[in-house]
Amino acid sequence: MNDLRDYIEKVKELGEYKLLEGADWNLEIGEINQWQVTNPASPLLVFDKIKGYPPGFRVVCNAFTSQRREALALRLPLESRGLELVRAWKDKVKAGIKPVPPVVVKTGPVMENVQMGDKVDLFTFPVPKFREGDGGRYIGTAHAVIMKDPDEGWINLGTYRVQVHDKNTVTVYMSPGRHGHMIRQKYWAQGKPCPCAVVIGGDPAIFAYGLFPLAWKQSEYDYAGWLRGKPLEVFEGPVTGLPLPADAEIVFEGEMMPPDVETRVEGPFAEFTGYYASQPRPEPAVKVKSVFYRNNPILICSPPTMPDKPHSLGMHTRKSAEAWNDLDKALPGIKGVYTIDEPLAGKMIVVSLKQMYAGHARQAAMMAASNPALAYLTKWFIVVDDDVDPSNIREVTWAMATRCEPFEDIDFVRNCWGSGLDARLPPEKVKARQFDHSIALVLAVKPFSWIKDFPKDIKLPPETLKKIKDKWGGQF
Ligand SMILES: Cc1cc2nc3c(=O)[nH]c(=O)nc-3n(C[C@H](O)[C@H](O)[C@H](O)COP(=O)(O)O)c2cc1C
Ligand SMILES: [Mn+2]
Repeated sequence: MNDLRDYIEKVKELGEYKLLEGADWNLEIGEINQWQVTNPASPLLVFDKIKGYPPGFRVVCNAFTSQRREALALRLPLESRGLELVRAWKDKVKAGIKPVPPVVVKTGPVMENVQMGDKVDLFTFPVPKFREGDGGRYIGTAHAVIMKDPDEGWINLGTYRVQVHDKNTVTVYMSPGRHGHMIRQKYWAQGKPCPCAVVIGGDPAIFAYGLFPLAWKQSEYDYAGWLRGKPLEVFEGPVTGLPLPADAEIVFEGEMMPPDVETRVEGPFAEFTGYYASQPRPEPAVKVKSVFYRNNPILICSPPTMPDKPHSLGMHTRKSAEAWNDLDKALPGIKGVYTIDEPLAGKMIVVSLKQMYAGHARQAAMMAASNPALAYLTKWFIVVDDDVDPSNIREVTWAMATRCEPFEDIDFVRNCWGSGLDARLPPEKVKARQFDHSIALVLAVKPFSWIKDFPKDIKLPPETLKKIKDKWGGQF
């Protein structure tokens, strides 16, 4: 698999592909997507013959929403589900990541069409306005923003939403703490605009690492190269000198102005929390100077929805897996780490463990709560016993309802790492831009001091269940 087109071809072979013709970029694509997310078997959606656009100028949504498509993009066994999918990524990462840097090439398919200077027009593409309340059209929702650290020289890729304001002006929304947010300040401190580029399409590995938090100075390009098993091919952007993926669908580059030079009001935007929470505010304008795109370009999108399913490419599977590896290094008895995927993916974390000593469960809760992969805007950290499948929300809530004595078993920690997207952030914190919140550590485990006397549950042992199913299953 080299690029997005190969990926879509494979999805088609799996029978998880749907072509829809004649939709409107203005709301209809976004509304169809929101509706389809509530369908558990929702396929990858390809929109063609979009109103007002030439045939072939396509939009793709829902690209990675099924666990099978997620596994395909992440090069994991296609039949893994739930905690097994988490375990598959955990093992892959544990076996060792060897970063593979990109190689520079002279040309590639993305250079089939070029717009420079005055010719730049981002409305060449059927950029959707997804939802009624959105402040405009968003070209970047399943992409990566490419930047270079001016002092240290490494390349960062981050998925930060990109709104189009006019044919050659966009804004990029970055939360405080993001690498791009820190890199751009370095240019502005020297009184310079910040060079940046946006990549859409190419190998899904690019998006997979654009959205995944790595350590400072680690280039997402090199991790994407590891994931795909060969280096990405990049060419040097004529305007910025940044390395740009040669087999992307669309790439554009330009300069992000210092905020005292030029801004545009960004948002509102239907966000992954299920609300319009980040207030519209001025963001630095990016002046786009060059655009490259393939013939019949595919604008891949991943707008947030309710429930928050298609928003990412395996982000929660991978965060769970990597946090699980971290917990394993520190503590015995960890049986699984899972981020509840619906309705709000990644914001309720469950750790399953075999309790071995007094305090063990609380220790696991505290470690999960401070793990860098899990901490951002997460308010609930729940620990369950090893007989509870952390990827099964019914079993988790059963444990909360039956093993947790709230007054004794829930602790609170204040002022943890949050976000401007937090719907519950009180007005005074919004005003002060103090993006933090409290968290709850919930022990939904049998009390360790009398664990042996805890009432026995009535689940059927798996062997018994199998025996009964084998004998009687045909009757149903
Ligand atoms: C679809 C999608 C959209 C995202 N949009 C934003 C965004 O608009 N702003 C932001 O700060 N983070 C956003 N994120 C999260 C970042 O992509 C993520 O934290 C990433 O690790 C940032 O890269 P960095 O660590 O190099 O800064 C988004 C994630 C996904 C999956
Ligand atoms: Mn980074």
